[in-house]
Amino acid sequence: PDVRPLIAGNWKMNGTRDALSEIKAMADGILHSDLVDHVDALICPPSTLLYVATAICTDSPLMVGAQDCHQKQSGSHTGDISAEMIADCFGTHVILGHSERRTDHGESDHLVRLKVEAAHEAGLTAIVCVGETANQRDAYETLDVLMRQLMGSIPESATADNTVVAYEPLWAIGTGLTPTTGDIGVAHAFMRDELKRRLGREEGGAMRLLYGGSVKPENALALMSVDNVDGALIGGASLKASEFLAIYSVY
Ligand code: G2H
Repeated sequence: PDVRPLIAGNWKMNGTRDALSEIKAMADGILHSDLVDHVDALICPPSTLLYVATAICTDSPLMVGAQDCHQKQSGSHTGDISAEMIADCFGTHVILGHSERRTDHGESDHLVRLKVEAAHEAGLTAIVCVGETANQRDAYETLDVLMRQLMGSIPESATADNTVVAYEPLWAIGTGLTPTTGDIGVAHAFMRDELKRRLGREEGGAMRLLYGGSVKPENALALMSVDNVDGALIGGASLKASEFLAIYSVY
């Protein structure tokens, strides 16, 4: 592919200290992989493990990121963490606008956009998640939803370096279901065109577009072969180093 792929793991609210051995195994596996010069890898553990995870990965190209940040840099926001704090822990990326945040915490496109701007200000790469519900899919609203979410959550300052988009249909998350490769191709081509229109041919053309939702070693090759799919955002299958590395190895 002309865009360097990214394989990203999202541990969600899973993982205590005993899971650090999996991160160590991932770091070693990526370091010794033949693909290391061509494919990027990122793991996003819960923020309680962030600092120790980046320490484990110092000698490996495996990057470490967080799963959310506040839109402000500091202040009276009990329980939140800022983009600056993630950067301070040597995190390089932050997942923003995941549908579980949009659903569990009522995050709007506007709020996600403020968070993306905060991430950029702290020097982080934002992974912005978009995707339709089953009802929206059944009503043929998928592309309208993607357009609205892309326009609402991605600031005009976004570049191919500081922003990644992840297409995660809500009905495919943790369900074992995935869209057909044809449907993913249509969604990704649409996002590519919208991003080029909005950010310019160069930035929009080079921005990485990940697919997320029930990616596993068994379906990864087919999913990653779709045009304009530049990698994966992996939930459940990223908890085990063996599965994460198997997906990374399909390139
Ligand atoms: C989608 C994905 C990771 P899973 O949320 O972001 O999770 O691979 O478990 O469907």
